[in-house]
Amino acid sequence: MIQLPEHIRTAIAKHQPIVALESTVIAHGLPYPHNLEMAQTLEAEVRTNHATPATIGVVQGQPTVGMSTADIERFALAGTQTDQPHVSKLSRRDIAYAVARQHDGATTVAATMALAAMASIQVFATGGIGGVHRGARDTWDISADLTELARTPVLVVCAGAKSILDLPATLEYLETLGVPVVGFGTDAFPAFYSASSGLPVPSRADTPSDIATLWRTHQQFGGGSGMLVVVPPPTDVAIPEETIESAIEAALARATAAKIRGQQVTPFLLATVAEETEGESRHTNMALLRQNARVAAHIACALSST
Ligand code: PSU
Ligand code: MN
Repeated sequence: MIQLPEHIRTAIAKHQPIVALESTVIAHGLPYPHNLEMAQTLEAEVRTNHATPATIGVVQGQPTVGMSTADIERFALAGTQTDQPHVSKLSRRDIAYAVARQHDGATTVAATMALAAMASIQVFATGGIGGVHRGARDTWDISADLTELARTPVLVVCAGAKSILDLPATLEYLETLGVPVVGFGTDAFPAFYSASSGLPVPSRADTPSDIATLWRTHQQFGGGSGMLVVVPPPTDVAIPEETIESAIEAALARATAAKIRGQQVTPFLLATVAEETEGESRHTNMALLRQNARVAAHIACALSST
């Protein structure tokens, strides 16, 4: 059974606007104390924009939609010291194991979508999604976030994906899986830190109510898949692609040298890119997360009022 605090249960029953938030970005995506500050800022941003935030994770074996402040704090502290509890990274396939073993687990985009859908929450805000990794022809490393988008009806608001990934292949794969990619006020697929990856998006919408209309229509014709809404990072914090590329190249080389594999690849690359760019990339990361939470709240409000 999914744990739902009373205020979330009520919001769902009354069809009020709710925005799901993931916990992997807290436990494995950003360092302490920035992660804790970010988790609190995102919830506040959703509330300011008239929606209810629901941070999702598996808390001591309980799949939880609407983590408490204390749970979020524990997840943020995970891994900072040896006496802090371990919080695993959970994709869709890992949920059952964490539940059965009563572990703490931070949910990725894939697992957050799965639990959000089970709770009838339709809108989810994150930073960047996982995708097809560079070198996937040899490693077969393709994030389960993509296959989850293919089978779970949740609208995911993000800033595209980091170019630690093969972005052209990621967009091709989303097309294969039948997942619409909608640019929010843009014709280009954002590359997380940069406003454009140079790749076009197949569709565009400029207002939350237009996104809401597209989503409603997709629910009729999409065969149960999700939808990706991509928002470029705020212009004052965007980093040019040329600047971030050298940090990404360095991170990829370090991952290969250290023989990083499987679930560890993405957290390793995220931490190494942050180390290579010190400061600047984290500032962008936090600003775009906040913007995405705001856009998601506006979309959730538009959906509730139609
Ligand atoms: N990309 C980012 N920031 C993140 C992640 C990806 O720019 O925090 C996290 C998300 O939780 C995403 C997960 O769902 O990493 C993908 O991991 P993998 O590539 O192992 O599927
Ligand atoms: Mn992977």
